[in-house]
Amino acid sequence: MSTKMKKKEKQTNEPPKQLSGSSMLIEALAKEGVDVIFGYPGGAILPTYDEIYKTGIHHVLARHEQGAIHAAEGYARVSGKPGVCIVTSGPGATNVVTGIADAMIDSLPLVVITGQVATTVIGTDAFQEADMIGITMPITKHNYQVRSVDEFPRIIKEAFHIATTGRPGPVLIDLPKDVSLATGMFDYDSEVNIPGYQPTVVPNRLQIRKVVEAVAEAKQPIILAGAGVLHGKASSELFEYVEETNIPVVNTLLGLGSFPGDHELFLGMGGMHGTYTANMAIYESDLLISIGARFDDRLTGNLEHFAPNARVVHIDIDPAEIGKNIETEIPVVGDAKRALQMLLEEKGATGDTTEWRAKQKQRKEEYPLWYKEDGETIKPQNLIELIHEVTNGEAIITTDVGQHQMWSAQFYRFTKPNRWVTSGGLGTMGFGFPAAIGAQFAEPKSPVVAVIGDAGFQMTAQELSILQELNIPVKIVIVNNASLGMVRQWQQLFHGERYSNSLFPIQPNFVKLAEAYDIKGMKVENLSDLKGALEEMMAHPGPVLMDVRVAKQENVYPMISPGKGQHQMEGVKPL
Ligand SMILES: Cc1ncc(C[n+]2csc(CCOP(=O)(O)OP(=O)(O)O)c2C)c(N)n1
Ligand SMILES: [Mg+2]
Repeated sequence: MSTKMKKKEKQTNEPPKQLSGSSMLIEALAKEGVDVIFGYPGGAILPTYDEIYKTGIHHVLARHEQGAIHAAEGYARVSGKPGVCIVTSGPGATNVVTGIADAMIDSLPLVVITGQVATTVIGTDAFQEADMIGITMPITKHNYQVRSVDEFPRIIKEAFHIATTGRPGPVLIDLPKDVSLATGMFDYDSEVNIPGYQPTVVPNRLQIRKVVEAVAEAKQPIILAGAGVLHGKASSELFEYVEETNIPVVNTLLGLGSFPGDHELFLGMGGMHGTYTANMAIYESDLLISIGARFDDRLTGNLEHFAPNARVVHIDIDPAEIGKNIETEIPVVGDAKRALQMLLEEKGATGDTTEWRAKQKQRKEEYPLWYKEDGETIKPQNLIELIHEVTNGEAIITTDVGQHQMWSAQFYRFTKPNRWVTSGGLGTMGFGFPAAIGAQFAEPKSPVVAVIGDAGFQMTAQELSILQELNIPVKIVIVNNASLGMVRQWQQLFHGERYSNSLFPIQPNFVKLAEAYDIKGMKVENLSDLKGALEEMMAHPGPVLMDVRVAKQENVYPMISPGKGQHQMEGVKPL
């Protein structure tokens, strides 16, 4: 990517001044409107931490760099603003690699600053040196190593620009220690000008008209709405478009909340653990309009059987996504909000979909998501339903990865955008709890519930320190099935019930763990206590860690097994 900066003609801002690299960074963060940074100090980044100390900029100290970066992701997902993470070189930097990869695949805007050894020793295997440019090349939207303090302001400005425009993503700035100590002119008033990076925001009108024509001809259309609708802040336009055209909507896992889950035209989530109605609608559709979704394999199942009779419209801001997995008849490159606005402007006719909609309505009634209650054990699905009930469906829900994640996606019906924070693409265990901390910083007044597996929680449990130190009122619900539930399910179904390394006969005492951090700990074993306990948890003003013992053998259904098509779901509610 070639980079250059143009000077604005008339600048009313302050004149350029001499600053150290580390002061430049803090000044730039303030100018970018950054209100919180998540990080962890160390040798190479010490000059920057000195500035953090002097300026009092809001910094949240994680207890592991992975916690810091997932918190930055949760903050970005809920606020729509870039999450900022600062760590030191070497092990500090490599500890954020998973989070960077996670943000890349889920399109989250992050600016990650890693300390680096001095420019004079780069490449000598210096103490705590790791080649972060090489390591993060394939998992960042862009990365920079700052070689001279004079280019630092331009780099910071470009980093924020690249992270937040087009398809959002993580940008890494590798900051050598000597550069952070050197002084240079700080001019932050120039405009960003990157000739090699000009995302197409406004779609081509002719392509939009082709979509309108296809909609007019379709008898069995559906919209597949993904995270791009959320990133593009296009939920109200989507709602308006659906009200106008009466086209049923399916969400991807990451797109949940982009369309009201209680709307009569909402068919549920598609994919491996989606609803029967949603998957059959994709399978039978004659027109599939994908908006900000990327047709990943967990959504499509076997590509051979994916929407075999559909004309495909793919609206995406990233042209690289179009045609990547699914043959597309009408590509539309652009921002979801602009595309939907233009579709609305065209005021096209719609085909007769009366029969199609009636079919969807009937399927929704006949084949809802389901589970068997036994009146004794706590069914995890019921737990999610009760969390929905006691939070009036209005909490921000974060999850980790596994069965509890799928049950949350299925049973917490999201009606508003940006209340759902989950690691979709990378499937990162350890994500959900720190992401909840970041989400709470983005929305301090909202209830935030982290629904976490008993295993995933143990991957980043050290961040209980943040809750203790800052009294962050995040509520953690451990869906405790004493196992790597999703792994156990696959071993049961596909590996002859050989439960290799997936069961936990011995577990930590989670209540005592909470108490070690001076946090309210609760344990629920009886179904009859559950609702009251959840109400008590939500009423508690501070953080709570609740260990809920759920049925251990429960599986996530319905399911499209690997290699199967969308019409071959198993575990659908029998008629
Ligand atoms: C970092 C990481 N390691 C391994 C996996 C593979 N994996 C996917 S789900 C899962 C089990 C998670 O167990 P738990 O957190 O208890 O959630 P549950 O499925 O029981 O709800 C594992 C090991 C992963 N997704 N991420
Ligand atoms: Mg588990």
